[in-house]
Amino acid sequence: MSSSEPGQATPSAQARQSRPPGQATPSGQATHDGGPRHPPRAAAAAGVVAVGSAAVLGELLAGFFSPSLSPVTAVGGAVIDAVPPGVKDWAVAAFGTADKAALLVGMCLVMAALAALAGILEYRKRFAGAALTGIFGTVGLAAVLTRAQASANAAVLAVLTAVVAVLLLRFLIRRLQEWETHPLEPAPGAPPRRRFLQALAGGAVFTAAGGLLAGLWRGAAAVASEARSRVKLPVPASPAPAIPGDAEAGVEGMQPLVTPNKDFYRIDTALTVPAVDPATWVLKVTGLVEREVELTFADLLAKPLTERHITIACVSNTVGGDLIGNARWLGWPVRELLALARPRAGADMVLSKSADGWTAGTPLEVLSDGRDALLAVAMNGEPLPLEHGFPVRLVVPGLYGYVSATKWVTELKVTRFADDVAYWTPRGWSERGPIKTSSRIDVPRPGRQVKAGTVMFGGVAWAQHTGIGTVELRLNRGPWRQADLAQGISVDTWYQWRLGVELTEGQYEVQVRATDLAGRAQDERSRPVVPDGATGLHTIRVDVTP
Ligand SMILES: Nc1nc2c(c(=O)[nH]1)N[C@H]1C(S)=C(S)[C@@H](COP(=O)(O)O)O[C@H]1N2
Ligand SMILES: [Mo]
Repeated sequence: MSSSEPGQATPSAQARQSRPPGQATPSGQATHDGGPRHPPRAAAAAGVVAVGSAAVLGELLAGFFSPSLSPVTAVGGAVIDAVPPGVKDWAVAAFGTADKAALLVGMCLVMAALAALAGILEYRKRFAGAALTGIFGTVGLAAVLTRAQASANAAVLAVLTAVVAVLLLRFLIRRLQEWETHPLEPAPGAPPRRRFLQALAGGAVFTAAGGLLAGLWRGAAAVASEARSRVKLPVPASPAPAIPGDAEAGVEGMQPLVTPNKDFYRIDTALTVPAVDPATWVLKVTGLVEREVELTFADLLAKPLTERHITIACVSNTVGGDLIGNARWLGWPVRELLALARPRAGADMVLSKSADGWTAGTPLEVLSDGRDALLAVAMNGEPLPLEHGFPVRLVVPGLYGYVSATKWVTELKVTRFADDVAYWTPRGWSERGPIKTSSRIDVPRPGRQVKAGTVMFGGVAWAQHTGIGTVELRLNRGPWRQADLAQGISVDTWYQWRLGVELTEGQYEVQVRATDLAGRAQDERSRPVVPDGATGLHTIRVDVTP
């Protein structure tokens, strides 16, 4: 063994007895060789590394899933809200535009000091430091819960971060105490000293490297979020038609007719949410065009914009699934941009590319046929959330997202299906992806108790760009009964339906079927989502109790 590992020397009984296990010398200096030289310092370091690793893990997970989940952002936001205006003014005066960075650095220093204290407490008395960490975890959770974007996932992440911090703290302090108690013991495997130092160094490296990554990512996301909060949405030249008064079926427990942004399903291949700065964003129209066009975000906002409710769906939505949502989108019709570029004869596809390299192939025909295919900048009255494609995405009525709904879009290449392939095509999915007419039963919810009497069924049906004509329900494969169909917002959105049925005690199999306004019934054959969308009847089981 190298000389840097004195713990490998012959065990000395005297050395082991010179100090009771787990107790630091008053000066913090070990008086014998083998044991830690500076137990409180080592314990403080263990505390910092434990809390640091957990916090970095929380930030990285937030980076992967959604910036709105970041526990550090939540705590920082709560601090900003809590400090008196005078202090805020002082901070802005002292740090200028770096006030947020200063706050983060300050928070990190306070956290590091508390973490060091937790390490020392835990070392002195088992669970004392863990308790302190737990208390600060609870304060953090409270901060998360008071935020406007508070969500169950954000709370879960905050709790997870705190639990990981406590576990790591216990783990590192135990390692430290093993070294302390049995400094010279030739343990099976690595000596205790090395085990402690390895764990400490591993955690420190993770904290530093992960912290750097999270910091870089955060910086980019902060620029994008900041820019997003400053976007002034123009008044639409063509506003969304008012939602008809009777568009809602009014059945308790149904999904809202317009899906709130925070509940909107999210699907993409992006490992971290792309942070695109609208100040540098440009959209290029390239390929088989008479004239290449470039558009800045300011150019786009200056166009006469159209606002429409449009339901979008994922090809991976299973029958009865929830990968579908309806929002009010504001954007510039893609056909107008294409008209500026003038596609050449022979072109039949637009390959849209995103800032992260993802691509979708949309039939040129669909983008030019007059439907409200939009270069969208807003969703339900807000600039696009980062997760949903800020600053600009495509929304195309009637097509599954994988062939049309490019988020963080940066280029439209006019081309031919024969010459270009989009991201999902070589991965087993169909080149074309019109949304299949389908319907869903939302109420009664699965597992809900249903009492005999009039049972109210409710749900949605969609046939984008054609519209729903009828929705029918059948029980135990009996005759189809027509449901009450609410007025649709437009043919490009889902429709709600309801039907009250008199039911006695027993078990029922309930199925729903939709027919579009052209008289085409939905495909009843059960087929998987691959290669171009699932078909089949949504079927639920209902137990009616007396
Ligand atoms: N850049 C990019 N855009 C994308 C995707 C993607 O992976 N990357 N996925 C598409 C798919 S498969 C769907 S269903 C929709 C989902 O949009 P949403 O996350 O806003 O609901 O985005 C589309 N746009
Ligand atoms: Mo999708």
